[in-house]
Amino acid sequence: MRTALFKSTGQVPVSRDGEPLTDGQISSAVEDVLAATQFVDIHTHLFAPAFGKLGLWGIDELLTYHYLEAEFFRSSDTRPEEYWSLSKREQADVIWRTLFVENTPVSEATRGVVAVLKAFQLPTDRPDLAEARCFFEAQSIESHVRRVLQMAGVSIVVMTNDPLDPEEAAVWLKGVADHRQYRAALRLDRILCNWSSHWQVLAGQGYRVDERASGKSAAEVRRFLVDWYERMQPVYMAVSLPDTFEYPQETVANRLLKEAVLAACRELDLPLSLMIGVRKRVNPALRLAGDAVGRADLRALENLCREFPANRFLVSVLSRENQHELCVYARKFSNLMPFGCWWFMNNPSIVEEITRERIEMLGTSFIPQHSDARVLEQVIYKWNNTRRTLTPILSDTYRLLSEDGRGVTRGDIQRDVTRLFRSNAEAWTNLRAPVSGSQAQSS
Ligand code: RAT
Ligand code: ZN
Repeated sequence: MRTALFKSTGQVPVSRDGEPLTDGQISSAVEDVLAATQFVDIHTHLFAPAFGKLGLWGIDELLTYHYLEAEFFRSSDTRPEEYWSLSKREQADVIWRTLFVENTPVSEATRGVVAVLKAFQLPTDRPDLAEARCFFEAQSIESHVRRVLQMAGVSIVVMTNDPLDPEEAAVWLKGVADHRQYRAALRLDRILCNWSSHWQVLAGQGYRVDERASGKSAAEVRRFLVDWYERMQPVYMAVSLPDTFEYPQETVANRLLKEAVLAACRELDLPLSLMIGVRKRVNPALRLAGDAVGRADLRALENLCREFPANRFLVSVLSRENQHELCVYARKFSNLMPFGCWWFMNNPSIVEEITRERIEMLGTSFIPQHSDARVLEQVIYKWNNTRRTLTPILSDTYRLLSEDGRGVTRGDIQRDVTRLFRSNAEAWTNLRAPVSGSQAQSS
């Protein structure tokens, strides 16, 4: 188990090469370095091509993203049941007409679709989707993936892999070849948040578990996780938790968390990602678009970080009100790594606030962003937005430092950007992203 989490990762350039930059040069140096550095996308819902139709891509998937569905119901009289009865193509058509033709696409999620169309030089203002469909239908997935990730400036994406999703598990059990740009993350929601509906699946696979998770159950869940570790080679385990999450508390979930998950993470030297603050299905009629947010009591996180110093926790919180506490806890516990501006936080105004605060309180010891992309081409606009939002934030930071008396070189900027968007993730998860010649980081 490593103890000094940021020391000698061997990934961060240490030289401060170059002359100190003038105020006028800082912003373009920041922009250049952000553009030239290949990022690691630490949390997505994308799938490698070998997963077949589980991997979403193309214009119809982009338009039926649940962020857009939520916006659609605000601007259309269509009732959710009517919408769900349409084919994917018809859904995409009504969303396009409603949000992009009859209204101006000014929201973050609608602008994202516009940016993707523009990136492929497709028209952004047509009354229908004919041209866009024609373009995407002509792509073949392997080369399209390479092109999209290159356009996004991302070398590695981490998937979300649920061993209790029957469709996904079937692919893993058949055997799936490694893809150089995708890594797995073992998702635990069904086990930790919905044990009563899933314990029988484990029992059916020969694990000696019961509904109350008593007796040997925790040890057997641990065995299940180790078996899936062998199959998936995940870079971390992950769970999304409600705003009501408490620890310690005598619950089945907490027993499994402590005795199965955290024990397996220590044994396998994997971090656990906790995404805290979701309130599932406050409007069930909207399906995936029906989840909301609640402020969590982060003392649960404090208790976990203190009680399990040999575990590493990657943490994202969904409520804006929890962001400041998360920074404070990260200052107290070096086994806590804040990451990303998650879901409802991923809007430029909020990303800016959160990121400035994190830099002020944590320096470069955090992971500023993940894409959470569900549809392949989303990585283009999401990472473009991150670079655009980060440019003034980092530039202001360096100008202040320069004014305060410490000249900043291009080498400093490269070292920081590399640490923020690559090395922290690599050091924390043992993720070693292959970097090709053209992607090599300049220093
Ligand atoms: O942002 C999202 O797409 C959400 O629906 C969730 O999937 C969330 O990111 C999660 O991983 O639970
Ligand atoms: Zn997610």
